[in-house]
Amino acid sequence: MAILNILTYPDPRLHKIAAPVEEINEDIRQLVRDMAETMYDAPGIGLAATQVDVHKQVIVMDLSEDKSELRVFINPRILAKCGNQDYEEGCLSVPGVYETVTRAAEITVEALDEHGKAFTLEAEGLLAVCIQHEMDHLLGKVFVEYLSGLKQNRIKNKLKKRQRERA
Ligand code: GNR
Ligand code: NI
Repeated sequence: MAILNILTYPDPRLHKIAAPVEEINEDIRQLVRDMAETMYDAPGIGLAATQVDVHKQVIVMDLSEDKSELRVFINPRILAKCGNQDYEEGCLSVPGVYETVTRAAEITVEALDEHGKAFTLEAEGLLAVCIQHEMDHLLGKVFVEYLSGLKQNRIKNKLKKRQRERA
């Protein structure tokens, strides 16, 4: 297993669009294991392959307290959405920034697991937020893009400054 490097906003690679996984094989299962280890190490509740510079439609997620509920979504598609909810989001690619985003309250998502088995999941609350946040990453979208241009510029400058200080 390996801990992968997480890209930090405003890295242009976070805006790449992920391709569907054609074949779910041992390489994909290795990627899933490495992404899960990276997510737990961070720690975070979700991670999209885009964030580790792999532009394939793979997401891992675990909302449990004790790493006991790993969920894997390969080639996810939203079949239905309804309602709205506001949630204060964070992102491992935008460290230290927490802002409220409005998303669908309930979603139905269809995806494949790491064995290639299709499943459908109805989600609400934080699970629904997290799935939408991760699916945005696969489309090259970071949650700060829902904020005003002014806020986006402030966040960009803050993160660039921090990266300069660390270099
Ligand atoms: O760890 C994470 N927490 C979180 C909190 C509120 C809304 C979304 C998230 S996802 C985030 C991990 C991450 O950046 N996934 O892409
Ligand atoms: Ni994120």
